[in-house]
Amino acid sequence: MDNKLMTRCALFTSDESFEPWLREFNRQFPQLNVAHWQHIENPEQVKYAMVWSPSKALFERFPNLTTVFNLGAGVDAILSNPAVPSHIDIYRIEDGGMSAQMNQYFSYFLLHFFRDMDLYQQQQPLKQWKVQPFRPASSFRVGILGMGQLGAKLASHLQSYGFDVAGWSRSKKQLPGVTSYAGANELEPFLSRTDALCCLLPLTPDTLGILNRKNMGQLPKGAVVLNAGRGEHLVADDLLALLDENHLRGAVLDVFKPEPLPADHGLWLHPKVMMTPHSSAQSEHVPCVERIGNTLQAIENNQAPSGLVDRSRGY
Ligand code: NDP
Ligand code: OXD
Repeated sequence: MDNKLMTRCALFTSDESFEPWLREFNRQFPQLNVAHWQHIENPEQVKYAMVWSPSKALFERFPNLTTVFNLGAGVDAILSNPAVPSHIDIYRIEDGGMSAQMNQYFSYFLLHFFRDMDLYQQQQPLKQWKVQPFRPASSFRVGILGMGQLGAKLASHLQSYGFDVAGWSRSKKQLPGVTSYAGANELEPFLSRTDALCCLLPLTPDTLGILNRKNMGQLPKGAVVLNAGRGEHLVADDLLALLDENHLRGAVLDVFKPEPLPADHGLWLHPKVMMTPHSSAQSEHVPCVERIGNTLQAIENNQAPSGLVDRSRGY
């Protein structure tokens, strides 16, 4: 990178994740002078901030910020923060090592249900020796909500198992072997053909609460729901009711409202719910920092790099 680029950049993360991010920025881009947001002596010189869930104080401290680089894929925590000035550009991580992790995560749980592991887990304590009927992989209809960086790669990956894969997005997609549904009008036909619903949507006003009774009720009886988007996509009481009514066979949840989920919440101990602590995919430092550094350089060179968030769409 150009040595003339001596910009100071503010880094805002949780205390636990700060050091690894700082180390990687300094290793790959020492000339960027990335520093802890509270340890910068001339905050008016700072144009760039690398952030995860930034507080109001960050924007108060740096009056001349032009650009914020989100250290993850979802920008809901930035866009919902009223302190973020409207003129600031927001860039997000595109993939950043997360698509491979999401593929592993969803494969694991989809195979769990497809191969009836939930039923065998119920049989074992009863010492029941019973082989569940064979079904071809092509009969297992997976539906992915959100066909962006993560959803589209998951759709391609899942075809290696032979599943019947479809995706739902705002705009139509052309992905070999994947049936594309788009827009509100095609949500119902998408849901009614889906045995395993995987949510990888961004959280926006349009997608808030999309996993509700009406929509999950359109899934065929015995379907499963997997959510790695955001906790606010799911109406938890609706899910619990549909599980208890045996309309749904099971659920896998990685994201919650709030996080961590309170200890007395009904999801924790529900026998048909499997939970992980927002760990389905984590931003990998090396590719994320490489991407952010290159994006910053492109901005400095008056180019238009990808990853710019469209605030009017909310993602
Ligand atoms: P992208 O922005 O690349 O993709 C978003 C997809 O959602 C696009 O296909 C978009 O459609 C679709 N979409 C958005 N709004 C609507 C709508 N109203 N109706 C239909 N489709 C819609 O995001 P990523 O794939 O990078 O990430 C998706 C989300 O995954 C993140 O926002 C985050 O919430 C979550 N995530 C969770 C992680 C975890 O650890 N649990 C880790 C990483 C991400 P179109 O293509 O037409 O624009
Ligand atoms: C993300 C996340 O959005 O980790 O990147 O949730």
